[in-house]
Amino acid sequence: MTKRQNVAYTVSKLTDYSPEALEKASRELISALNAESKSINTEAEWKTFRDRWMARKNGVLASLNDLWLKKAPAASKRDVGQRVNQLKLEVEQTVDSTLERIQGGASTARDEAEKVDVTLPGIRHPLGAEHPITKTMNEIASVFRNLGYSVEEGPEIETDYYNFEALNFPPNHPARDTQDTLFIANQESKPLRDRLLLRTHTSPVQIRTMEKMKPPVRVVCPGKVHRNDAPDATHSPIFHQVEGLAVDTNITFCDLKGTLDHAMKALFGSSVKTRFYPSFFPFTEPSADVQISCIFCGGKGYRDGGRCPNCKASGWIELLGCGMVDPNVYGFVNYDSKKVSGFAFGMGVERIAILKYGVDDIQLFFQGDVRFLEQFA
Ligand code: 2NL
Repeated sequence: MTKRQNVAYTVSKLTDYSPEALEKASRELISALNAESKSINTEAEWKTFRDRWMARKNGVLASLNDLWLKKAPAASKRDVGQRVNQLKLEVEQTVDSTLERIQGGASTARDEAEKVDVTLPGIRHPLGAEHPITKTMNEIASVFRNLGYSVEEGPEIETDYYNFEALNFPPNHPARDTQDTLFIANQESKPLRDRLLLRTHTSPVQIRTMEKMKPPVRVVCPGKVHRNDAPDATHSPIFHQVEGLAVDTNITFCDLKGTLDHAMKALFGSSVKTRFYPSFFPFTEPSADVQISCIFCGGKGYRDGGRCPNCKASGWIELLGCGMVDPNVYGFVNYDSKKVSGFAFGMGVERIAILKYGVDDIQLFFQGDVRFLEQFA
């Protein structure tokens, strides 16, 4: 049976400050430190161990300072100082690693909380997607870009001049009443033409384009427009339009028909037919509404043995307005109406998106419900 060494280590004075003597005394200290460390098994024992070695008053390290360093002759101070510093590090590391060893077995609540379950799924950062209105608007614009049209944008707050007067709506003309305009307040002190309003269509962008570009012009103008309409399943005070304009020499109604027939086939499929129905707009003469053959019943007017509700059994759906630009409009932008001619058209983006995607309420586009929107991602 081996006799247990339980006589605690204490620092003794150095009588000899030679490197050999320092080395020997240091080894004794470290082997005592390691032996004591091994005998520690509980946190309470460890605290006593830590304090015995590291307490500021009467700890082993403090005694090293007092008995070795302070008493060392001037010539040895440097060596002894370095040695004491090394021993301090050694003691601190051993005290730390002793605690780690005794805690290693049973993990604490904090250890549990910090554990990482590598089998859990990662955190998803879903990508956003284009809003169905933006998507439809871009799709319409790209049909025309492929025909050589450029895209122009302009302000949503417009003057009476660009929204009405230059588009051949004379002051006080009843055609203005059809636009349900939202006016900016307190503009009465300005001349009528400078008064501000929320644009009711994107046509002002085409006027601005013609002011800065000479013919030939091929332009599409997508954007947000505003009308004083009460919201319901088919109306919203904010909606979107794409308008287009082509001005050149010898542009005819035939060009208008061919262009829009192509655009409707590109948007709704090559089997779609178009027809042009007489209509009125102040800025075009003649004017037409464009109807496409019903995409729900294939133009038959009946479906599943009954009337097609989408075209009210007519086989046709009205989709956009168009016409040959009224010569009066050219007068406002210094185009020579004897030399040039052109056509223009305008379509509601929501109406096209509703038909393309089978949406039954325009309000869904503006409510921001992700369950609706993610279907278009
Ligand atoms: C519709 C009808 C239309 C235009 C817009 C236009 C623009 C200029 C000159 C002539 Cl600068 N016309 N735009 C022409 C015909 C119809 O829109 O129902 N839009 C939803």
